[in-house]
Amino acid sequence: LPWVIGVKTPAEIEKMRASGALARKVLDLAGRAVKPGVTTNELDEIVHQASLEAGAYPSPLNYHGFPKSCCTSVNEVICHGIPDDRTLQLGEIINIDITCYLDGFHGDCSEMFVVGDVSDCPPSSRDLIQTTYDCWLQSMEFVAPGRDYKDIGAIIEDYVTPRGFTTVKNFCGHGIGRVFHTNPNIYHYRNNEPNGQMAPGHTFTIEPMICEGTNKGLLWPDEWTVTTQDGKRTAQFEHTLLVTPDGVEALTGKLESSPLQFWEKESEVHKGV
Ligand code: EYF
Ligand code: CO
Ligand code: CO
Repeated sequence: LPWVIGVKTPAEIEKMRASGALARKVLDLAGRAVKPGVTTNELDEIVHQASLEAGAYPSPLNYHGFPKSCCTSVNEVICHGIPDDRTLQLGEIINIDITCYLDGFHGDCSEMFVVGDVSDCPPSSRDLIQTTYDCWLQSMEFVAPGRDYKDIGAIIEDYVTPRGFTTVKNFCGHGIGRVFHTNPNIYHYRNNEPNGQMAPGHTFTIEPMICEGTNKGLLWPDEWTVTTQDGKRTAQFEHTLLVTPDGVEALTGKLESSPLQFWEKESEVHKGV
């Protein structure tokens, strides 16, 4: 039943905090390594080793047969980019998506990184990343007990459409916990799906994929990589979230040690926060 959503116990929530914090640490580590000339395979190796050293398993590895320990989605790649031997180029943008399975629970997060300096990145890509970040923050601010999961999508669509961007419909956020993907499905576009209401102890992701041009995807012959059909760029952010009695906690939230990115400083939604 899609509207029956598991409630985590306090002990399970502690474990979700630990897997979420580890996923964040691994994501920060991989992000620090993003530089011109680095290959996405090198990023994957960092993710793989750091996960194992922390006593965790990188959830994507072998998940439905996925061949690597994380997803690295560059420029026009919407999601599920496979790390390989191609080097990153100055001015490119990359999403790194990390999931760690620690002590029986998954923590899933992703973030954008610019290869080189902000000034090396085309202004249109800066706008794309800023808009993706801000729509995602706005959707997370909506999370509280009693709210409908289906209403997340309209917040995202209504934020990005007037700014000239589109939101991907073929991939969604998801419930998460002892399994990587469970109900509810979180759609990032206006919808009327009966996906239930938020309650304390629910854990799920919001992970909008926002595009400069078409939101239609093209599945590559490798059967994993999905790019935009028009080759224009796309961006994504993701947190694993916990519904609390009075709102939301980002279980994969940034740490004191996490680097601050330009879109966090310039956010319209969270000015300077
Ligand atoms: C066409 C997979 C890929 N699925 C989801 C398997 O939730 C995720 N990211 O936030 C997520 C990550 C991965 C993933 C990594 C591998 N897969 C299944 C089905 C289709 C597909 O791509
Ligand atoms: Co993810
Ligand atoms: Co996810």
